[in-house]
Amino acid sequence: MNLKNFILVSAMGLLMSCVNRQPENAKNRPNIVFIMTDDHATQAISCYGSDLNKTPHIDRMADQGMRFANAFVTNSISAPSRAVALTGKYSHLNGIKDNHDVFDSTQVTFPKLLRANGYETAIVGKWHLKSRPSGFDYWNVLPGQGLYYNPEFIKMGKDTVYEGYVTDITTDLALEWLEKRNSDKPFMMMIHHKAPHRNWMPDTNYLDKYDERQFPKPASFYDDYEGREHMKDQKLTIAEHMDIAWDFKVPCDTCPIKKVNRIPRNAYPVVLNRMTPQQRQAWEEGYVEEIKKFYSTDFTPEERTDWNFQRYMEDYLRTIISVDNSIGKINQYLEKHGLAENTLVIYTSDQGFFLGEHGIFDKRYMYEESLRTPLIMKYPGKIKKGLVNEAMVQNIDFAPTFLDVAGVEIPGAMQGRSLTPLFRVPDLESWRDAVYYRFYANGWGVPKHHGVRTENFKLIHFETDPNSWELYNLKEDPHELNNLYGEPEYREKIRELKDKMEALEDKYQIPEEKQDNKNEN
Ligand code: SGN
Ligand code: CA
Repeated sequence: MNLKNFILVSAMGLLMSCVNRQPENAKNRPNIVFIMTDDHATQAISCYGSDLNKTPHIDRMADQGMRFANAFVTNSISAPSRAVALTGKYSHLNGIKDNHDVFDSTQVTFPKLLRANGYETAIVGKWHLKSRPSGFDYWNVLPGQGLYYNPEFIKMGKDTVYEGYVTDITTDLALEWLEKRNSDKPFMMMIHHKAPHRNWMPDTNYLDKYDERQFPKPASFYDDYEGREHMKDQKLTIAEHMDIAWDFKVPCDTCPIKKVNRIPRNAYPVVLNRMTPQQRQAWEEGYVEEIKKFYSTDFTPEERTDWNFQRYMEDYLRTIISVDNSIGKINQYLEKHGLAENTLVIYTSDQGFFLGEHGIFDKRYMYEESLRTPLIMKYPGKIKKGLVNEAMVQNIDFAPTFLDVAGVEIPGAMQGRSLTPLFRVPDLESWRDAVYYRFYANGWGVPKHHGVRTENFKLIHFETDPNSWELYNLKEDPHELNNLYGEPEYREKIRELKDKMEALEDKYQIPEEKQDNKNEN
């Protein structure tokens, strides 16, 4: 190529990159920051309408980006959700059906593809997939569920203990890596917090937060489970199944142990004993009033349930203050270093959580509070600012979205869809009209189940003995208290939803033997 042509080609290249805003060189390719928490319910995020708390930094992200009002998971439990996010595939294909499964790290994941295409990749915080992280230039993860105070991390294979509070440590590790990364490359960083996972141990700075609050109970708190017999067997109630020491931080040697929760008597002392003397002192001072109240009150059963609920909310929401601060710090770093414009930041959780709806805590069920997960995406100039997106999106969509944003081909085997067509003015007509859910884990009295959710209806098939079905009209009954399955006027609707479910099972290659009892009505 002679000099004249070279100048012409270079100038055109420059022009094209300006016009298309499609960066040609690695340096200009967008960065991706994928922030995920553990068990953060949309009911505890102010931009989702929380009447419990304020999350100013998450709200700010929603103002600057897009909030998805209908983001759902495919299998509402930790390790399965993480495997879905990495692979873009349902649990039966990525091999992680429940928390006991070991992730086959030879699988194709979005971090591996990004890395192979010039990205520098990192993960800090919760991993929970048992095998070692692969596809990352840097990884520093919590073993298993991780600990709140002075946690162990596995730093590139090496056991390391950090002094401090887990949410702050995870944030600092992320910021440190951002500072040290190879700035000639675009980056993808996963910041996956442990909080606000059970047993909800807050930073000692926030132990007096919400002391004066009486949290309102959700509308379905006193659900009597009529028409949903299996709900009477679950072991997740706030009234009966939480532990005085582990959950409520009140030491009590004579209180009965909640065996069903598999929480040993020494679980709480073990985490307390990890604390430094200063942490321990601040912790004990922080709970003096709660402990006093417990021992000085002769609770009626109703009062005790209310006390349990208030204690649960206080600590759960306190851990979220640190999460929200972390999001503020990460975004502030990006802004300060001129990275905010060219970085897609996503905030989500591994699933939703029950904050007293149906009288329970935890997740697992296909009911709204657990099926739904928060999802906020910010990418200035590319994602429309301040918009609330109503499209039904899923965690199988994350991997394809990240690849698409990075300009990397999406493997045909990934089952989700890139969300980029929804980034401007969403055309809901050409988007999916139903989501498929399948839960496999054993325990806590929650049966295996699967189902389909459309904009207005939800059909669930529980693998109880005998099998049972539930149908909810979500517009008329948003709290899912009235099971309409079997009502003659819904026969047509049920048929339609069963057909939809079958079509989705074919589409997602759900093994045939699992498609039992589909036709009984
Ligand atoms: C632990 C928790 C449970 C929780 C599971 C799964 N108990 O066993 O409440 O359902 O993890 O959570 S704990 O008191 O020991 O924390 S998940 O987020 O990992 O799926
Ligand atoms: Ca979780």
